[in-house]
Amino acid sequence: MPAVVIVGAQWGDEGKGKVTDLLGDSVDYVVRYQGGNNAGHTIVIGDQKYALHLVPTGVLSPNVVPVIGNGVVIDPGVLLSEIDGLAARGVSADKLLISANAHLIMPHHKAIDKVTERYLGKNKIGTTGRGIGPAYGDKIYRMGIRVQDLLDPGILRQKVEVVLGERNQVLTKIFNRRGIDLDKTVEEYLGYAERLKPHIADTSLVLKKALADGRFVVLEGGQGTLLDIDHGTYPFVTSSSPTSGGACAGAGIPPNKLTKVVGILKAYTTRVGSGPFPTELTDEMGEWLRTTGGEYGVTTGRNRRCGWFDAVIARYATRINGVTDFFLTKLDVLTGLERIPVCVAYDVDGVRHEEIPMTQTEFHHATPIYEEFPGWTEDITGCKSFEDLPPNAQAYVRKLEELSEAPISAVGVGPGRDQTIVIN
Ligand code: 2SA
Ligand code: GDP
Ligand code: MG
Repeated sequence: MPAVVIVGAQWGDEGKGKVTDLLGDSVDYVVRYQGGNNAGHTIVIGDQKYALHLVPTGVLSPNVVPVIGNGVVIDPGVLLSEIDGLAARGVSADKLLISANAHLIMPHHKAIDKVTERYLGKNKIGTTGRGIGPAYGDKIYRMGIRVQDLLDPGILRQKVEVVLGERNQVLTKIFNRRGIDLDKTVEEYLGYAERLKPHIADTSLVLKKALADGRFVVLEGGQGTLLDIDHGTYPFVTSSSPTSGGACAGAGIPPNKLTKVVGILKAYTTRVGSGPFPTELTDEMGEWLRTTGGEYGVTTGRNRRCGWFDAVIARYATRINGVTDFFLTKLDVLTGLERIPVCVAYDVDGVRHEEIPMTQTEFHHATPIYEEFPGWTEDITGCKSFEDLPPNAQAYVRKLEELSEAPISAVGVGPGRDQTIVIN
């Protein structure tokens, strides 16, 4: 009964969606365990491109049951339009299961996300503005509205009234904005309830039975290790736990059921939003990586910040997640470079650091110590085996593997399902 976690090893957008999709027909359940519609996963199947935000990637494989776990925050309007958009393209989400314990993103979360960012000014996090942080805030504050509350109109109204009683004070008195209307909100969410009802389930129980029956479960992370609320570059993080530890809590599966942790690692590094990024390239090289790699936010369309591969981050991801295998994506993007720098350690105020420094201040002062490796010019997008890759590309992969301290067992050479090399 394999339960495999797919986790982003950097700052997100490593290509997790493609990897989960690749497992496709061998998988029975694909579970999202954290985040919400801040995530953007792009999957390319033939000439069709899909951008998924809330619906688990498994929806694109007809035999997979997609599951939204308890650790996710759901904007029901967005979820329904994503389901409708998929249906219009012939993809059915009829099998989708939604945890009754997942929390809902409410209108006040989106309003507070936006005004808080404006209030923070130059210190802003650079959120996606989807209400993610405030929704998790209400959850921790025990004022959240859950999916199951949609099943009881009386309770729903009571809970929304309580939370708006407080949060509207913040919006109106502190931020000088209009408050959120109780009646309109309850009416809107009861409308969503009608359509969502058939999907609501005790998903932890469903998954327990699935694992007992020997089914293959994939736990699909959003964002990445360095955006984790505990282990990321706090406060420039998302408000949930994308790391493998978060998978158990967010899906309701015990840790001893996990059989593999696959870290998804890009052959270079990107980040969206604010926060430290030691290997960032703000020159034309960074711009080249952005255009060649198509590094634009799937949810917001923002330019992604780009830089060289950072082995300190990769080692950290191995440590925090217990990575058993890495899937290295986007190797093809580096084709044509004469030499490829890789950050092997940091210099922090004259001291060499092999690991991420302990404090935020030190990390902000970290400058990369690079080693350079020879590049290749051959087109690798059609390579089918590791031996097909040019020797310098093979050596680059082997070097990253050594520095990252976990085996690289697959390499992506293009966005398509078939552009993957499995290393035996
Ligand atoms: P939030 O909205 O509260 O989760 O933002 C907090 C930080 O988390 C970052 N974040 C992301 N980083 C990379 N990719 C994400 N998904 C989209 C994509 C991003 C987009 O796939 O391209 O379209 O802009 C994602 N979601 C959240 C965010 O940038 C903040 O730094
Ligand atoms: P996710 O959030 O981790 O699922 O990643 P995103 O979908 O946000 O961004 C990854 C992007 O890289 C998508 O546009 C994918 O289609 C693309 N991609 C994934 N693997 C590869 C690869 O090996 N090569 C290339 N060129 N593109 C890839
Ligand atoms: Mg993404």
